[in-house]
Parts: sequence; structure tokens; C-alpha cells
Amino acid sequence: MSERTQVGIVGAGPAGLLLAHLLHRAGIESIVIETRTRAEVEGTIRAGVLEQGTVDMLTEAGVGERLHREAFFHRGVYLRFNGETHHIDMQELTGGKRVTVYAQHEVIKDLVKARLDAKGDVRFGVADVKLEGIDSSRPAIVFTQDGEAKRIECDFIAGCDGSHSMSRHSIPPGVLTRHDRVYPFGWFGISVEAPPSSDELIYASHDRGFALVSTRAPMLQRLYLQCDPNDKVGNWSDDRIWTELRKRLETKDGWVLEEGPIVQKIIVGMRSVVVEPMRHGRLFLAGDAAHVVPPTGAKGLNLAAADVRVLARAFDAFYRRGDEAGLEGYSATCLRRVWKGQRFSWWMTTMLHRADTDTSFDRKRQLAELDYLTTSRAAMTSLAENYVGLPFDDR
Ligand code: RFL
Ligand code: PHB
Repeated sequence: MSERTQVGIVGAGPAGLLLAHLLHRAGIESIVIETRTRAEVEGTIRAGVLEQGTVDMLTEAGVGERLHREAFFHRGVYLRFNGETHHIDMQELTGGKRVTVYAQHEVIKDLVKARLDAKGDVRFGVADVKLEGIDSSRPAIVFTQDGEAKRIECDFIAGCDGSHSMSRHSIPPGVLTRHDRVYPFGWFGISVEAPPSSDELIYASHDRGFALVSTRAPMLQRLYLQCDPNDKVGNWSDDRIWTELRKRLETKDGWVLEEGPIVQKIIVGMRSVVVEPMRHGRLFLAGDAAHVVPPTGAKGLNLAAADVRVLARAFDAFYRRGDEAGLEGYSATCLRRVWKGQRFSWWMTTMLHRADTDTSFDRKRQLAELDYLTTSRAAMTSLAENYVGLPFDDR
């Protein structure tokens, strides 16, 4: 027996959950299908930085209460190179926009709670998810839940199922154009039980490679260092990690890195991907399913949120007035922002990391760029307005 809903949503990451929430507020029904368990979804450590527009969106949607109590609000970030630290005061440079540090899994917990409080339909731990009839007017999601075969007929399907996206793979060959760049480095990420070493994030460019100091909670810090993407976590003892971080973060003024027990280690590869268009028939792709950025610019979750903002508005116009213009324009509207996010993430990544093929010319050029960036107000403003988030172009 088939069930029915207006919008079937594949994936309970930030994109899928936020879309379900925005649709609910617009009086539109949805069902969210997720292969992982609720505990897995709420426990995966990923992004940390929210753009001002993402914070505003969560606040306006009524899911910003805990964020405003527990997040860290920073004026800007530090850039560190040549043993010196330079502050970029983004709040001043952008007329008041701040850097918000609030973990992705906390956003997820807030959204799951909001969905369940509103008796929203989120199915965790399902398997064998497939899409049918995305070219037809009656697309469906089929899957198994507790060993039982299920089918949900939908008006539309939103593919919010992350970078490996089954939804994207359901689109017939030849429809999508894929733009892709793989970087020759990855990030080694650690979570550390220690007090913060800095009042704001530090992006460090060193001859030995990139390092990043971020935070999660007063006694939980998040640090990253550039590594070989094919390296293994087991090759990095705690000692080796601390020695490398100390070297890359060392300053002339004797700044001290706070150390403590490492409670999590992870290696992530880095790539830039965009598929175009972000729609096929009645299937709309959103978030990492359509585009992936390297984490250096802190844009991934924010682009996912911006996509579903456009999509929720388009569905609202369709169901309220039969107006299809928003749905027709969905891909083009999102891609304008996506490509700017891609450009920024690529720029931050190539400015701050060292590639094996880099020559001394490349290093000198990077340092000149960082020097320019930290001394020219025009350059700093460009960094700041991209980092805190470009304005939505439909306000
Ligand atoms: P997600 O979060 O991957 O969620 C997709 C969900 O879909 C489920 N799924 C399926 N469900 C049903 N059927 C299937 N066949 C399915 N296949 C998959 C998955 O289980 C999952 O729950 O995608 P979404 O919603 O598009 O969100 C994207 C963000 O998660 C991602 O862009 C960010 O985490 C990227 N990112 C950062 N973004 C920021 O905006 N700021 C940051 O500071 C930031 N830092 C980061 C990051 C990503 C990182 N990693 C680990 C890649 C730091 C790191 C280290
Ligand atoms: C994080 O805290 O995980 C984080 C912060 C800034 C980034 C990427 C990740 O650019």
C-alpha cells in the first residue's frame, strides 16, 4: 500500500531537516527518509561555522533559541603567517554581521526536535531507498523499514542525501553536467578536551602546511591540520599531532596552544563539485547532493541552507498560487550563490594550503596575497563579506 505526501525528502541532514521544517511552517506536508539512525545523525561531527544569513533563517524559523544561548559569536577571524597574527574584524567590515560558531550536529538536534515536537514524519534507519518516476507527475520513494517494503507517492521529491546522493544517481545519464576539482591534500581533524587557545578562529598558513584552530564548547576544541588525503589516522600518534600543530601555529610573540586529551581523530579529503542543473523533472537536488566545497571557507552547510530557503519559497508559491516560476528558476537561482561559494572556498583553500607541486614562487605569491589581505581594507572587506555570507539576492 502506498502512502502519499506533498514533498518527499531524502536525507535528514541540515538540508533535508531544514526543508521539512520550512515546509511545515508554510503548511506543506512532507515525509523525511533517512538511512542512518537518529543517534548517528545527531552524533556526526562536521561543520562549525554559520553565516549570519543562516543564523537569521534559523531564528526566523523558530529554531534559533538554543543557538542564541549556546553559540559563540565572534567579531571575525585571525589569519596567521610568518609567525604573526592578523585580526580581520568582519563585524566592523560588514556593518554588523558576525561569525557564529555552533556545531552542525547541534543544528541537527534542534531541527529533529522541532520536527518531532510538531509531529513531523521523519523515518530514521530505513534501507534500500530508491526513486521511481521522477520524470512523471507522480514520483515515488520506495524503501524498506523494519524489513517491510514501503512506497511513498509524492508531488515532488527533494534529494537532500549528501555528496554520494542516490537521488542524483537516479537522474538519467547525460542530463547533468559535473564540474569537479580534487585537491592533493586533506584535513586531519581532532576534538580536544581543553580550554580555548584563542578567542576567535585562527587560519594559519605555514611552510609545513595549513592549520586551523576552532572551538565547540568551553572545554572542547576543534583543530585541523593539512595532511595527505590518503594518510591513515593510525599513522598519527597524539605526540606527532601536537608537535606538528605547535610548529604550524608558532608565533614570534610566544602564543601558547592549549593541549589536552584528544577524543576524536578524522581525515577528510577535499574537493570542489557542482552538478548542473539542480533539478530534473520532479526531483530537486539540494545541499551536498548538488555541490561540495572544501571546508576551508566554512560554506557547505550554509550553501545547503540557502538552497532549501529558495526551494521552500518556490514550493510555497506553487501550493499557494499555482505559481511555478520559483520551481522553474530554482536551479539557476541557487547556482549563482553556489558558484560564488565555490570560488570563495577554492580561493581560501589555495591561498592557505601547500601543494607538493608548489614552487618557491607559489609560496612567495601566497605570502604576498596574505600580506595584501591583511593590510588592504578593500581586500579584507572582500574576505569578510564572503565569509559572513553574501546577501540573499531575493530579499
Ligand atoms: P549531509 O549532511 O551529508 O546529509 C545527508 C543525509 O542524507 C542521508 N542519506 C540518505 N538518506 C536516505 N536515503 C539515502 N539513499 C541516503 N544517502 C544518504 C545521510 O545519512 C545524511 O544524513 O548533507 P546536507 O544536508 O546537504 O548538508 C551538507 C553539510 O553537511 C556539509 O556541507 C557541511 O558539513 C560541510 N562543512 C562545513 N560547512 C559549513 O557551512 N561550515 C563549516 O564550518 C563546515 N566545516 C564541513 C566542515 C564538512 C566537513 N567534513 C567532515 C566533510 C568541516 C568538515 C571537516
Ligand atoms: C570547524 O569548526 O569544524 C570549522 C571551522 C571553520 C572551517 C571549517 C571547519 O572553515
